[in-house]
Amino acid sequence: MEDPKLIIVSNRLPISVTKENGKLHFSESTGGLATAMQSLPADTSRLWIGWPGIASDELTPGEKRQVNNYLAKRGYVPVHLSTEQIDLFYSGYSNDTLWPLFHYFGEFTHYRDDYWQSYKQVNQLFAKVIKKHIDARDTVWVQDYHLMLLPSLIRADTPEARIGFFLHIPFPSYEVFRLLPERQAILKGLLGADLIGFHVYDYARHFLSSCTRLLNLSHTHDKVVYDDRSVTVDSFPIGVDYSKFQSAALSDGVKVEIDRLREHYPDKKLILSVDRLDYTKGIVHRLEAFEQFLQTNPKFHKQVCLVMVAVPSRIDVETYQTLRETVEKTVSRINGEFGSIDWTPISYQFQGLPYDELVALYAAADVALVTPLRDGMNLVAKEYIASRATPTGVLILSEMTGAIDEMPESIKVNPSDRSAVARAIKTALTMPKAEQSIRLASMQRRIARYNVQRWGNDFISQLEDVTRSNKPTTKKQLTTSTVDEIKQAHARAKNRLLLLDYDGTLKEFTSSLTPELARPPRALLALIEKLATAPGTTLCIVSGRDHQTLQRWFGKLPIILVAEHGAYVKTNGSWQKTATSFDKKKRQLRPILDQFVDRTPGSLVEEKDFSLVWHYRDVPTELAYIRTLNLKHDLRNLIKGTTTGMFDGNKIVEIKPRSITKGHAATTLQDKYNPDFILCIGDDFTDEDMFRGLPESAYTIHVGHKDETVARYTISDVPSVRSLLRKLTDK
Ligand code: ADQ
Repeated sequence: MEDPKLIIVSNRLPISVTKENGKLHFSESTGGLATAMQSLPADTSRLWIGWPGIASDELTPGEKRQVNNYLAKRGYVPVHLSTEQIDLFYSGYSNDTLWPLFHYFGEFTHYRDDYWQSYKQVNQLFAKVIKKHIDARDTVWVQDYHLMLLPSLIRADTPEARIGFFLHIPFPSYEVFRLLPERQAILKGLLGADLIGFHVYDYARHFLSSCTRLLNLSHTHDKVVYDDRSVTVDSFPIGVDYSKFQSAALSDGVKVEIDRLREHYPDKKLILSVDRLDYTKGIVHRLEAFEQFLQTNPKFHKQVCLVMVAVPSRIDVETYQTLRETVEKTVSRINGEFGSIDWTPISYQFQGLPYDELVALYAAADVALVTPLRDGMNLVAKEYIASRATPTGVLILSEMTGAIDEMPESIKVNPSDRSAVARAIKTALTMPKAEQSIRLASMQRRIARYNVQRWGNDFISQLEDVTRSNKPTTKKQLTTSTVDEIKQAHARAKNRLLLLDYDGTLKEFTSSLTPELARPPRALLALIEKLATAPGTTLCIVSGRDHQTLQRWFGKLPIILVAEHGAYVKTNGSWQKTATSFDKKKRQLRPILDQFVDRTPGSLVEEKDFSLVWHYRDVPTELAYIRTLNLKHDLRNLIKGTTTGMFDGNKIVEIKPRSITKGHAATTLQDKYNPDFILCIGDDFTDEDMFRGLPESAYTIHVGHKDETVARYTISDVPSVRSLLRKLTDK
């Protein structure tokens, strides 16, 4: 058997194939991701899967083979994309839909079905290539917004694989994300992963909130359960190769470049602006802020120069062509307005720079002006800090970047506030050297520690941890052999007791506003009847619902009904009340609950003879959280020291006499029937009371995957419960 390997999947391979005059050229890039990968422990073999940067229809079959061979020797596997796919999947859905929307640029977001179809198709194509290379014990790390459907596609092919996903751009708030027509498919695609990483926790929070609002999944601060699996969500702020930038800044080649720059801009303070030419980077806003700085600070004229370098990017997308024109017009306007024969305020280049030249600019610039309107992280800010070989240099940083969390010593600005950015430029240019040095040193310490190598290692080791700690959730999961054991024990028994919860166990939860939708379907009633009429069987539905409802739904069946957690019991055809009146307490508490309902759309109060229930299944999670806290606070004083208790359930708060529990009901039935086989299934905290009260030999089963259940076994969901019960009726 092969050793487990690590498979990296990204839209682009860290290698570019081009064709000039009919000849193929290969150039490797050492971007952040490639550096991070090189620094991972060398004990696992690697494979990198992605697009090699050239359209497959531009290659002859012979050239394709040549590309494949060249890549294979270096551990790369190509996913070949056609010109049409590059157009619709890459320039289209990825960069004309997801990119603008996730950066809050609704006006640039285009929704087109052909984009989406191509995105699905290309994600499937990636999955197909991965399937050829993956082994069940491998770890797969999928990168970025181009491949958000991939985690689930890989999971479907290889359920045991360890799958991580990292998003390099922001995950927008629910209010924005929900505009995407394919929002649910995208979430479900991502949820195939075991670990989903974002740059900062805010993006993780937005993702979790979308899972709740759009898929109705509940979550803790870092976990969401989907399809029976626990998916961990966390933040991993990507870093830079700190020591590479530091040593480059001190190298001879870069020193020569720095001298050249100093000669070119003698006695000038240099303000540096470096980005891909992208509307998210706020380049026009930045230019206008610089203009305002020049207007309000004439004494700095001829003293400063803004060196602006913009790397060409996505030149096939129209919005980018328009942006280039706007930037160039704005630069000319400002230079025309303020410049003179001996001074050009803005030096502008539309090109990518070789590494040494870029580092020289970082090292020579007195100020870095990094003001994106929105940026997942922003590496330029970190690279500037990493390239400072002298203890000076000031960073002005937009608060809309992920990087701001790690760089609080920068001058923080709102990039849309031109006056504030103009003021920040002045503050930066006049900052005393001692203060510059303190701020810089502090940022350098942080950026040096959490570098890109740490980022990669951290993600992979956390992926290992979560997949390891995920296992216990399935420790109690019913296996085929346990199901067989239950079936045999059931068949052998002479006197069986079946205790079954209803909502969330025999029937899925439905909207709390229409409880009648939870009515049992005919097939379920038939199944219950078949089980109950097997000789030597006592079947009991133990529910929190009121007795009238249970009577309406199950009244005709030859079974025992326990309503309101045991306040009512129906045996031998007649209902009995087991508790004393709760009316007085209800009269006192009901108005409080009603007030909460008035202020909390989507919630409702259910009144039963022996309890009041506040349901909040349809209330947005954050609001539900606040209201539940407040409600419990208001009620606590009124029930303190009384026999009334308050209990948290599945999206409910229930107030009822403490003495009435399903556990009490279950033990009473057990004493009465003295069975030789007990099967008890439930999903809720109230069912834990039953599990606790039953003997060890009972088959207690919790529905869902809760680590802390006292039940002996867990089962995934309602359909699985029904399938188990059906098996018991098989001969
Ligand atoms: P980008 O949007 O590309 O990355 P950024 O993080 O700033 O943004 O990275 C740009 C990279 O390009 C830097 O490494 C920089 O050195 C390089 N670069 C910029 N201008 C250059 C020039 N003129 N010449 C040469 N190189 C130049 C996306 C997300 C970011 C996230 C990164 C990494 O949009 O938010 O930080 O991925 O996750």
